[in-house]
Amino acid sequence: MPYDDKYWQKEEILPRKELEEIQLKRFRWVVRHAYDNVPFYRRRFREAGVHPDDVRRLEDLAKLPFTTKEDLRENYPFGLFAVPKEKLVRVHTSSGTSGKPKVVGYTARDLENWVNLCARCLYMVGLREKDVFQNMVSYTMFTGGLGMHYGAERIGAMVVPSGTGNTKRQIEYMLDFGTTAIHCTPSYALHIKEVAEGMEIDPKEIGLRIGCFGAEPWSESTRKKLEDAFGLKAFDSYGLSEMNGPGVAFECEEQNGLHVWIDHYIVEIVDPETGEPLSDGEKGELVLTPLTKEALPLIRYRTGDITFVMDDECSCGRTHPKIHRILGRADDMIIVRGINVFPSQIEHVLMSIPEVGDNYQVVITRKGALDEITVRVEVKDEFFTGELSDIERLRKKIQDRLREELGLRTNVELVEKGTLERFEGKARRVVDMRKEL
Ligand code: DLL
Repeated sequence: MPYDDKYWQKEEILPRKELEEIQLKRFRWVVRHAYDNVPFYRRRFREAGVHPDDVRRLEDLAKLPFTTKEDLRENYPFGLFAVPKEKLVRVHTSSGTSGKPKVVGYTARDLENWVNLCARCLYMVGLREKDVFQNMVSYTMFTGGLGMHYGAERIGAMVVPSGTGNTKRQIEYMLDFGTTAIHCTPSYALHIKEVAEGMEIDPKEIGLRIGCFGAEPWSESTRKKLEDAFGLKAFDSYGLSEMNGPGVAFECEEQNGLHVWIDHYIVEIVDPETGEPLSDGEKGELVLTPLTKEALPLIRYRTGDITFVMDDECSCGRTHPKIHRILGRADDMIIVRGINVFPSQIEHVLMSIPEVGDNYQVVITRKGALDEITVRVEVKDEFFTGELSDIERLRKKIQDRLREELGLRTNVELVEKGTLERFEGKARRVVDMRKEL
């Protein structure tokens, strides 16, 4: 049952002071829980010279050691779990780029918390009982499928668990079932738009109101593109398997920053190089400490995601702080000739140029000692005249805009629509040939 017609749970609007009291109580619990039940944490705490009794205030967080993705991988599969296996009711995984996946687990109470966090997010963007929610992400080990599925069901919406793939059928379902809200990666949403257009269906005719897009970085110009094409409101959804999955942070009606649910997660931003805590407004790596997870309590978990904490007050009335949309992952940042570039910056430029289609690829190579960055861009059919001078003019325009934004010369290669790979889940748009040398 919702708290009222605007908020799913009353915790969303508690005064900050009360939220901090809840945080402190839960923080002390989780530190003790990790220490008592996970030998890894006992060892780590001893090495750092700290003990759960030293944790009295929220500021004491900074005394505690970080947990990293490598720690999870090294303890594959269940080495960091704090409950016996029989208490687990589900596992999911998150596959990184290489090596063993990270395994995450849930007790029944963990699932209950997670369902409510997902419901909070969906309710916040206006999902209600009357809606039809088409969930177009993978339902297997990926947390996006089941996570949002149960959140939407809890609200009472009708869920269409269509998963990924078979895009034409997805569009038919939308039309036949009267889908009003969709959930998928932003890159898949762009693909759906393209397929609908190919079927001579104007995406606006589908009648979508709400788009929840996440699981990968995207940009303001992609938001605009999706909103204009589908006639919906597009919201950014952030989460990671290690923190349950989706439902960690989500945009509200303001569409300006994502509220992080601080009664369940403590937020820190640190310098990715030194690990030193940074202040609000300073860009750095997001570090999260889940406060209610029984199965897998992770202390000061380094997400690898780059963002910053935004201004406090929000017109939606929620008292939870906001983070800026994720700028990129620390390990996705491309360093070319000493300049740092996030793929989402490139996307932002490309998606704001009307002649550019929905797909692009960034290829990085090394010639001698010099890095080269080549951006391959699909051009919309109507602009692909075949006239060499037109093509050259457009190529130059894209190159100039990229140079303005990135401060870097790039090679721009224009290709016909349909040339580049499409993605149903997370897109892989950067090909770094330097790593393959
Ligand atoms: O991607 C959980 C999720 C599912 C989030 C559905 C949103 C929607 P993982 O597979 O573990 O979990 O990947 C987590 O994806 O650390 C970020 O690098 C990236 N990521 C997730 N959401 C966003 C977003 C799910 N909104 C990793 N913007 C995270 C940018 C995102 N990056």
